[in-house]
Order: sequence, then C-alpha cells, then structure tokens
Amino acid sequence: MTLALYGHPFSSYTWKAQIALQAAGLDYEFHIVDPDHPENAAVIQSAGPQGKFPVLRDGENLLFEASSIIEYLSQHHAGTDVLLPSEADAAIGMRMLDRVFDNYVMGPMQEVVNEYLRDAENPDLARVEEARARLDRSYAWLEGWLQFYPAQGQITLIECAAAPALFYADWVHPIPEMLPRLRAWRAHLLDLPPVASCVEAARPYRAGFPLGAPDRD
Ligand SMILES: N[C@@H](CCC(=O)N[C@@H](CS)C(=O)NCC(=O)O)C(=O)O
Repeated sequence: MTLALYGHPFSSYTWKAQIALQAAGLDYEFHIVDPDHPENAAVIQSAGPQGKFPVLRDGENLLFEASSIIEYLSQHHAGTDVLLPSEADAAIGMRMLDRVFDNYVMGPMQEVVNEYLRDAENPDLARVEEARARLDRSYAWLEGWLQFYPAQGQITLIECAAAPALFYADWVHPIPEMLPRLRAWRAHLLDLPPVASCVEAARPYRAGFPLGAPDRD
C-alpha cells in the first residue's frame, strides 16, 4: 500500500515529513490541504485533536505530529539507522535536538508569523520583539552546538526538523553574520536534495508569506 502524506507545500511541518520520506527513498502520494480539496481537509480533521498537518496515511494507520511520523517511518519503512539511530542514547540525543528546533526555533518563528497573520498592519510589536529575542538566544546556542556536530550530508530527524525551522526563522529574523557556523549549516541544509525539492515546491506560494518573502533562497 502506498504511503500518503496530507499537507501543504508551503507548510514547514509538512516539509519536515517530506524531507524524511524523500531522504529514506520512500514513494508516497501527496494530498494537498487547501480550500479546493475539502476531502483532504477532512482527513486531517479526523486525525488529531487540532486538525493540523502533516498527516501520514499508511493503510489503516493515520499518524500526526511530524516527529511521530518520522519515528514511524524509521520503525516501519526507512531501514535501520536511516532517520534515527537504533542505539538508544544516540536516538535520545537526536530527539532532544528535534525538540530544540520545534520548540525554540519553529515556535518563536511561528509566533512572529502569527502576529502578522492576525493584523499585518498593526502587529503587537512587544510580542514580536520577545519572540525575536528567543530566536536570538536559540541561534547563539546552535552556533555553539554546531562546533561539535558533523554536517556530512546525512539526513536524520535533526536535519528534518532543522531545515524548515531555520529556513523560515531566517526569513522572520535573519541569522546574524556573527554566527557563521549556523549560517553555513542553513545553506548546507537548503542544498540537500530533499530540502531543495521542498523549497522549489513552496516557491509559488511565497507571496502569501505574511511578513513578505525576502528576495533570496
Ligand atoms: N506539532 C505539529 C505542528 C503542525 C502544525 O502546526 N502545522 C501547521 C502547518 S505548518 C498547521 O496545521 N496549520 C493549520 C492550522 O493550525 O489550522 C507537528 O509537529 O506536526
């Protein structure tokens, strides 16, 4: 049975699952969640408590939460040690970084975006500044972490989480020049073929970015 992913090409968490699927060389159908496809929206509404995407369908199984989708792919489809190591402590380390990218990069990035979605003319600037400060703190921490992280073209749970988080976070709040390792790693991630394919598929939707998409990437 073919795997099916429900999501949107401009959605960061959809990228996260797609990068894993593509990195593991898995065939899947893509079902876009948009107003023209209410049948796909119905699937995501039926899967999780908040109707968020991505959702993976594997036969009778519906999986939600991008990290859980990647864990499932790793257990059932990707092959040993492809997306997550089988060694328990190494896997815990990866899950910890996955939480860093979701909670401390994707989270504040989304808060800024949400403020502009709420009212692009009159965002709450105090909230925006507070979220930007949290991004700065995460960026600085990641710069230190990267000193010990070998970026050798591997795609694990870490890269699946990091690529979309850093792609959009840098749009919202550019990574400063004084953090060269993080800037170089973001560029490296965007060059990985599964990530590059998500960037291209999302390109037609850039006009919808609430802060205005930068003329790069
Ligand atoms: N914790 C979820 C977050 C998913 C999420 O926030 N998805 C966004 C798209 S990137 C979404 O569903 N937005 C539509 C909505 O919130 O109704 C995950 O890891 O999959």
